[in-house]
Amino acid sequence: MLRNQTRRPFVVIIFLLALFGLYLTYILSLVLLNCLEGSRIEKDLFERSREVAEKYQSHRGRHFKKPLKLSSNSYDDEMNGFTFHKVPQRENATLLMLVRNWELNGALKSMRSLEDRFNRDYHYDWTFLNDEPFDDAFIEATTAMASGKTQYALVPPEHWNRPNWIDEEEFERRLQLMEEKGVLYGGTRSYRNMCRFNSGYFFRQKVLEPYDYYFRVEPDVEYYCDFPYDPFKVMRRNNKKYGFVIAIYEYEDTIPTLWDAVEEFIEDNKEIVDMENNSYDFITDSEVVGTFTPIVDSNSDYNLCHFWSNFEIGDLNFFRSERYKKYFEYLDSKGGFYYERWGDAPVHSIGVSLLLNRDEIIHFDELAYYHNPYYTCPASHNMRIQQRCQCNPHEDGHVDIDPNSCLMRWWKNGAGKTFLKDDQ
Ligand SMILES: Nc1nc2c(ncn2[C@@H]2O[C@H](COP(=O)(O)OP(=O)(O)OP(=O)(O)O)[C@@H](O)[C@H]2O)c(=O)[nH]1
Ligand SMILES: *[C@@H]1O[C@H](CO)[C@@H](O)[C@H](O)[C@H]1NC(C)=O
Ligand SMILES: *[C@@H]1O[C@H](CO)[C@@H](O)[C@H](O)[C@H]1NC(C)=O
Ligand SMILES: [Mg+2]
Repeated sequence: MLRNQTRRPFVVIIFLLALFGLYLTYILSLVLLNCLEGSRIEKDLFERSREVAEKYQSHRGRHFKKPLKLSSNSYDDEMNGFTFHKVPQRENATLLMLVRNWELNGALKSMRSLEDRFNRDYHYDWTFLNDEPFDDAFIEATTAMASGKTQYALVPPEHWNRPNWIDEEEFERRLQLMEEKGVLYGGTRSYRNMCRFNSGYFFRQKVLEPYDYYFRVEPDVEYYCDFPYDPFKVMRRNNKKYGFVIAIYEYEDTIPTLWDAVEEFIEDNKEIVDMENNSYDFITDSEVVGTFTPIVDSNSDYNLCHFWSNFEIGDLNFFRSERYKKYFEYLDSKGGFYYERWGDAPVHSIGVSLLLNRDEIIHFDELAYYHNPYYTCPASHNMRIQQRCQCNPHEDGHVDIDPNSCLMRWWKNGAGKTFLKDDQ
């Protein structure tokens, strides 16, 4: 009896020590496994990037004080190393889709993709615009798909319909001519309303008043990689006003007299067009670039290059500014949105190229995007692995370095392109 009682505390201490030992082993093994996993990722996933860096360094007989950094393609200085720091703090921004009720499936597909690749970490609001009221099925399904709040707005008819100063007979005559000529969407009335709305009215919608930035989304597009950052934040921090991913050539048949109108506008508005610091050269350069000559001959000084506006991230305050509105009003007065078929892509592109400083336009090199028939995908293997991309820049339809692309002209004449960051 007595012996048992003196032993009891001893047993308890042994038991506690054993428990503590087990716990320590558990923690140590977790740390060890983590390290092993880290080096496995480094070894397996970034091996190719490392090989390329080493080959480059030795073959060129160059000697760098520090080893080359693996390519990241990134414009974001904070995006270093293997982890992306996602800060849930949001910008004053909304995702924006102009869409028709019958495009619901395509809208959901685009939403699913953008939510998965970006918005599920941020929950930005979705704003839907339509020239007709959205039906209940559309509202229900898109609200369910969104991780943020949703809002639905009807475009006022005076922002959408053909203005009454457009000559009806002339309009019908031109419409038929373009249709016969086989111009893409040449014979479509609503497409013209859409292009004019996107050129001059989307930013005047009341629902967009509470926001600084918008991210345009269209039905049936896809985002092939995780977003490595919040593009809105990149825009605000770096004072960017317009962001794009793809730049291509426009069909000249849709804009025969657009450039004449632009030249007149420049002539009449010298005080708001800063020729020294804008991107005029990007839209007029027609030299050989890289190995490519322009694939389409232009009959004017405009080289037909435009940012593909079905993807765009923009500063609403720029579009709401007097100078942009003046530019739009000037073009609109020519009637070309109806007598021809001016697209919002060349209108936005020429607008931002003339009115913004070239450093205020950003090419989002890290964002992968598809809209029929083209896509863009990060060139860096390392990046594609880190961002879990589902695309291959070496397959058909990849447009960045292709005769159909104007991106090289942006690298040459715009804000430039940085391949390696110089740390020294
Ligand atoms: N509410 C509404 N939205 C429209 C109308 N026409 C086009 N849109 C939207 O405007 C955007 C551009 O139209 P699209 O038909 O995609 O034109 P596109 O991108 O030039 O051509 P494809 O996508 O190749 O057909 C999309 O978001 C459409 O949903 C319209 O009459 N009403
Ligand atoms: C967001 O942007 C709008 C439009 O520029 C502005 O009126 C509003 O004050 C901004 N809100 C915040 C919280 O900054
Ligand atoms: C162009 O930018 C430079 C450098 O920021 C500035 O000094 C110059 O005044 C700008 N040119 C015009 C016409 O504003
Ligand atoms: Mg489209």
